[in-house]
Amino acid sequence: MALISPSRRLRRTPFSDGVEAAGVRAYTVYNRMLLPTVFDSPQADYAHLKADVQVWDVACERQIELRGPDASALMQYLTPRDLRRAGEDQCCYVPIVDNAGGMLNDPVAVKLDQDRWWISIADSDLLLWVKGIAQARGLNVQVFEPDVSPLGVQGPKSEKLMARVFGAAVQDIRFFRYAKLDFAGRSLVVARSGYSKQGGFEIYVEGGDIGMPLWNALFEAGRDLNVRAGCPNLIERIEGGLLSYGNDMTAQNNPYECGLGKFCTADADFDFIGRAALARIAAEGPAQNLCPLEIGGAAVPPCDRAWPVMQGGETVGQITSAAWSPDYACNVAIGMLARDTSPEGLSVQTPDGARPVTRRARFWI
Ligand code: THG
Repeated sequence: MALISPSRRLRRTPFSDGVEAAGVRAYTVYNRMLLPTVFDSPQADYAHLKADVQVWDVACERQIELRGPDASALMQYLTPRDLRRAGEDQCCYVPIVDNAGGMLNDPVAVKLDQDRWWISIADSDLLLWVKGIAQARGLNVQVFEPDVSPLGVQGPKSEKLMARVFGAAVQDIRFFRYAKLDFAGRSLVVARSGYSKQGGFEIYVEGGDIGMPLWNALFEAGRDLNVRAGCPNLIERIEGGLLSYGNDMTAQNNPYECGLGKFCTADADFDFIGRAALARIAAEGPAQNLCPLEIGGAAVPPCDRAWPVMQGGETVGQITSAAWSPDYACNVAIGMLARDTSPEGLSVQTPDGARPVTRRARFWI
C-alpha cells in the first residue's frame, strides 16, 4: 500500500511528536485524524500489549461536548440506552441510531454533570448530526468539539504505571467510571476503560499543550515496566469482540444485529431517535447477527472489503474483520450471518481463495 500524504486536512494530535519519535510504522485515518496502527509489527505489538503496558494516542476518538441546561435531555434523545440513572462519574457505551434504527456511531458517553457531557465518538461525522438535532429541537445547549484528546494506557501493568503518575487513587476507579485527577496543575478525567481487554485507563487530556508533557511523564515513570508506544491492536480487539464502526457495522445495520441490544430500551417510556424502528426490530428479532468466527488455513490478508460467506452455493453473510492470532493459532474473525444459519459447510471467499469458516460459541477473550 502507498504512503499517506500529510496535510493540514489530516489532523495531527497533541501526541504526534511522541508517536513519530517512537517509530510509528503505519497510520490509518479516523475522524480525519491520524491513528497509529503499527509500531513494531501487529504480532509483536499484540504480544507486548498482553504482557506489559502501552501508551496509545487515541486522540482521534474526538469528543462532542454538550453544555447547557438541556445537555442531558439531548444526550438521552440521541440514544436508545436509558441514561436516566447514569452517575456523575460514569462512562456509558451507547449506540446512536437514525430514524430507521441504523447505526450512526457507537461512542462512549461521559457524564461530567447534569449540564455537561462528552460523547467520545467512533469514526463518523457525528458532530454534524448532534448540532442538527439540537438546532432543530430548539434546545438550550451548546454543541462543539472541545480541545480534549484521549490518551490510552492499556495492558496488565497499566494500573502500576498510572499510580506512579496520578497517585494511588487510580486503584479505586471502577470499570467505566472515572475520577478527576491532577497532572501539571490541571484536573483531568481518568477513566478505567479502553479499546482492549487487557485492562487499562483512558486519560481525557484537556488542553493539547500538556499532551507531550504527559506522554513523556508516562514513559519516564514506566521505564522498568517496559512501557512502549502502542495502538488499538486488530488481533486483540477481534479476540475480545470489540466492534469497529465502519468495519463491523455501518448505518445499514441496527444495534440488535450488532449484539448491542443490551444497550437498547425496546419498550422505552422516554423518547429517542429511532424508537419506533427499534421497537419493531426488537419484536421481530434481527434478520442477521454479528458473530465470532474462525477462518481455516494460514494467515489471511487484510480484510479491506467484506468477504462473502457461502453455504451450499448461497451467500449467507460476510466477514467484516479478520486477523491471524498467534495465541490461538488460527484466523480470528467477526462476521455477519443470516439468522438461523446452520454451523455446517460454511466457507468464505477471501482474496486468496475459499477457506472453511467455523462458528465459535463466544469471542476468544
Ligand atoms: N474509548 C473512548 N472512545 C472511543 C472508544 C474507546 N470512541 C471510539 C470507539 N472506541 C467506540 N467504540 C467502542 C467499542 C467498544 C468499547 C468502547 C468503545 C468497549 N466495550 C466493552 C466491551 O464490549 O467489552 C465494554 C462495554 C460495556 O460493557 O459498557 O469498551 O475505546 N473513550
